[in-house]
Amino acid sequence: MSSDRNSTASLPIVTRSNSAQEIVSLSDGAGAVIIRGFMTPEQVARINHELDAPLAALNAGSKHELQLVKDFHGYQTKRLTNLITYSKTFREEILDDDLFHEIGRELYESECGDWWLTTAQLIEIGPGNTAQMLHRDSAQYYPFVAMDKHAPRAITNLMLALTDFTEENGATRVIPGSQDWDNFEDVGSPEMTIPIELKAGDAVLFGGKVVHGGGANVTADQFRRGLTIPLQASILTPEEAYPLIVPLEVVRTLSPRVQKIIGFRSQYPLASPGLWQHDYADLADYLKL
Ligand SMILES: O=C(O)CCC(=O)C(=O)O
Ligand SMILES: [Fe+2]
Repeated sequence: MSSDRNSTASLPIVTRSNSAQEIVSLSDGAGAVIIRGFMTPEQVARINHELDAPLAALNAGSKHELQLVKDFHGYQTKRLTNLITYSKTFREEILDDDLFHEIGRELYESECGDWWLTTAQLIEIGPGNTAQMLHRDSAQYYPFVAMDKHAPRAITNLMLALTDFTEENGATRVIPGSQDWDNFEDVGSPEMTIPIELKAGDAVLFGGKVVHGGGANVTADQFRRGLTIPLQASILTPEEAYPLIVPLEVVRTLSPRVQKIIGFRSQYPLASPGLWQHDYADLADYLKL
């Protein structure tokens, strides 16, 4: 269905053997970069297995009161949050992955210092779901949209495919180059998008300035399952309030760097003596981590 011009073929593709620096620079230049085989087939199988039951218990559609957000979330789409609590493989392997942390450092260290997780959620687009409205992820931090392409980095999405992503089953669509447009009130139109087709286990990294949206699922019976784990600058408030959600006994089993990106340790944005603290000391001391 997808022609060459209108397909993933125009996006750069790397593997885990590329450096974080190359990966980030390709993503910045093209708008998105595909990382083949980010997860092993075995990790994909384990994560799917760990998330099957909580996903089955969830209804499709959004619980949000705002119509705009209901439309954004999708009516035949399930969004399962709090993956850290639900999936041991996710919290111990994906969130503690060296390449993931190197990408985080490359994106944020020199420009803003620390980064943390926005959310970690599974997005399963079901048959019949229409295309998600086009948007930039930085739009939830409005001043960054108002600064257009000149804004510092706010948020960068890493999406991981838990099933194959095809144009027909709702692969994420992007407008390459939209990260460099002059006016960020402009989110383009569907004809300008290309689908990001992935194999299960692949990932795509795209910045918060790039226009994108989940694709329409026009299949009769395929469920497109992906994980979204955006990384954001620590000066910005994440979507999920992990310290109020993830049990402390689970957190104690995690590595210090994972504890930090989910807010159980203090954050040190560039030039700051520390944020998210207790009595001017690191939260880890208070929590005895
Ligand atoms: O599900 C997708 O492919 C994209 C979702 C997305 O862009 C979002 O929720 O911000
Ligand atoms: Fe998005």
